[in-house]
Amino acid sequence: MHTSRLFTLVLVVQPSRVLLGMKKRGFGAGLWNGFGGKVQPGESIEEAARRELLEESGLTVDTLQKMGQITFEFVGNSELMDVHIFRADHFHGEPTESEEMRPQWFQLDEVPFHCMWPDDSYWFPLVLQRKLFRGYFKFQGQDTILEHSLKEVEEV
Ligand code: 8OG
Repeated sequence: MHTSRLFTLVLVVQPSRVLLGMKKRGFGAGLWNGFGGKVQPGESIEEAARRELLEESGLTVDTLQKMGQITFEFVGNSELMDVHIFRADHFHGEPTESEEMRPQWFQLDEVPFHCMWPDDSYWFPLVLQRKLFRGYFKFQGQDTILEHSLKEVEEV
């Protein structure tokens, strides 16, 4: 039996660049990623996305667009990760380093996929093209994708 746990991930995208953070500790440390984390009890998924974005990057946003949902399975772990991915095109504040993340802008043709989760190469381009998607990735450890599916959808 698989239970799943909710996570958020926010990509702040501007016409020529995207903001990523270097994860300094915990799960995915050493990789560039968007900003996000676990949804807490009593909080909606979107509330959690805004909270994590603020905590980790110092930014607030008016509008979060739902872009996709990915289920991650890790061999040997019975808890699936249900990650809800959002895009924001406008923000308030200055990107600020936190205990968890060091933010940096990347030109859209210089996204550092070699220092990101390996699944990101598949779906990140869809976020940049504003395509909605659903995906599933089965990992062995943090480097190897054993199986995956990814499809564009009308509604997330
Ligand atoms: O609370 P914590 O920082 O551990 O939450 C994990 C964050 O990492 C959360 O924002 C979801 C995100 N995340 C995964 N797996 C993957 C992945 O394969 N690619 C990307 N880009 N983010 C991921 O948990």
